[in-house]
Amino acid sequence: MASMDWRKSVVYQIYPKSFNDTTGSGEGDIRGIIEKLDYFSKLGVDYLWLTPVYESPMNDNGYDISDYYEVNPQFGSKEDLKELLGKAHEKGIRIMMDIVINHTSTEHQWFIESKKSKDNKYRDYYIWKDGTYDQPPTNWESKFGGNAWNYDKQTNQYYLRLFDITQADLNWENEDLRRDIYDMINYWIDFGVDGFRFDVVNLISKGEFVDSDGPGKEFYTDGPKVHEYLNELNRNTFGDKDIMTVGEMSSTTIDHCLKYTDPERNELNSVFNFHHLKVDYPGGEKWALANFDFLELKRILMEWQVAMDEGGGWNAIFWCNHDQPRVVSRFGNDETEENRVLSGKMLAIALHGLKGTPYIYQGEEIGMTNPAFKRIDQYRDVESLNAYSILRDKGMDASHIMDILATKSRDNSRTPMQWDDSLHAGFTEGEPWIEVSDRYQKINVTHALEDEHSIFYTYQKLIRLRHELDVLTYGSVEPYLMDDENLFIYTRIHEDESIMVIANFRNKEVPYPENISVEGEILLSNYDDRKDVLRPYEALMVYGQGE
Ligand code: TEU
Repeated sequence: MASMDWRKSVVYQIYPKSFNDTTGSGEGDIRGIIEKLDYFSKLGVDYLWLTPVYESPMNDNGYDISDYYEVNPQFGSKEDLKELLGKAHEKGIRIMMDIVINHTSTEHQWFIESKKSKDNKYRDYYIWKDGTYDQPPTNWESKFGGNAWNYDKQTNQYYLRLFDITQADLNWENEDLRRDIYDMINYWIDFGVDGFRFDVVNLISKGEFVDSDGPGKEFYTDGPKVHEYLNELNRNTFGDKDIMTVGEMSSTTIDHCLKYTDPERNELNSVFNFHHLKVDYPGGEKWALANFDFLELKRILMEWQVAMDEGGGWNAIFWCNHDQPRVVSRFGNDETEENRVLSGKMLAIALHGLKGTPYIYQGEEIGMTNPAFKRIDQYRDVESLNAYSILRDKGMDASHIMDILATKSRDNSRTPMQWDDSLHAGFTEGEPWIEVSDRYQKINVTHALEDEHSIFYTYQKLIRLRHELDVLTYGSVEPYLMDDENLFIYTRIHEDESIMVIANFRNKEVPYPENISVEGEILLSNYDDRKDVLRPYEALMVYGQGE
């Protein structure tokens, strides 16, 4: 495939289990992705990122890998994956795999061995510590609730698991483990993949194992040897190859992200951070309800934009993924069709003018909404189910918990992709593993493609603009009116080109700010004409050339 500057690319994230089922199993598969390749060509994306499709007991939908070298039969076979690579490449689309190297499933052969005895060859592939029966080694908390250590009676020790009980953290101190990881990554490079998304990769280096005043994050987030390990990973695997990499960085800092993505340091190309997606966590608490803090959203986004731009780092830019609620329900307005479409386009324009690699999560491009589940048996996600029982144990009212889940659960983004208005939205001919949103008859790909004013075509245009205009890729970033309660405004400047983005985040008319002049060619907007005020959710991308 012709090479291009990876910085100009746009990535589409696929959650295979919910994308397209070709077998009637009720779960999506790789052939279902192959079937939709023309759809991606039409949208214009450069890379497809597949969340994990390896062998896994699927307690965390594939983020619990039991064999890195095999494809989970539920998704198909390695031949299917080869075919996907071949056919995608013919269309100029590249494939990015998701690699989980902070932990494996406890069903992974390494863990099965490790658990057997203290002197097993694989013992040190994981993190085992002493404790007493009712006193774990430290008070750290799992991200999915409860203490982060699990007692194993066979050897009378605890293993660390920062996520589910069945996701044991790997011990990166161990050189043999690191070598095995690099071999595995090289296997997938030889297989022909074009990129990697590294799951929670800033957690791989653990520091001291002592009690914390909080959940323990400070002892393993951006830990002491993380840069050393990533540099070693880079040198031993993708460093000298045409492979795009992005690290998922949990609770990270700008300083670390500048290092992770500094081309001179040979670690990774780009990073995801999540600070801008915590602006509806009152007091930092995810499982609570609050309107999102718009000023804080702008402040965080722009702080990262400017610092990464000035420091030579590279952000992944995104509103949605498989762990986040749907953005149109979250920062937009999904109450009426009109507002859903207006705010869906506004959010797209506001994000895709920023500097970094834009990511689109399946269904975002047609404005899919949170499904508004009403009952706990509609949920599937381990984190959500754990949260439900923990909050119940704390005495919270069940109906209040259901309201929180309907806003915050990861399942909000995991409902099946809505292809058409037939039964189960055209996702499966069987029974879907998780219910389809009941708005699928209006919100689906077929309708979106038929309607030239749909959100889909705003995304298509934004992707085309990113390919065509260097200023969108390389331009510096300057924010405006950071204290304005309604508008999100910034410019991008590169050589003699400029872009200005103005987005009204509110469901009301807002005057144009006096000291900002909107001169130039309107590249894109979500209204057909201009008025002397910004209408509800109005957004514009304006292009200027020369002085
Ligand atoms: O997520 C890492 C992570 O910390 C989250 O986004 C997490 O889901 C959230 O904080 C919980 O509130 C990655 C994957 O994207 C996620 O799906 C996995 O469950 C997790 O790692 C473990 O592999």
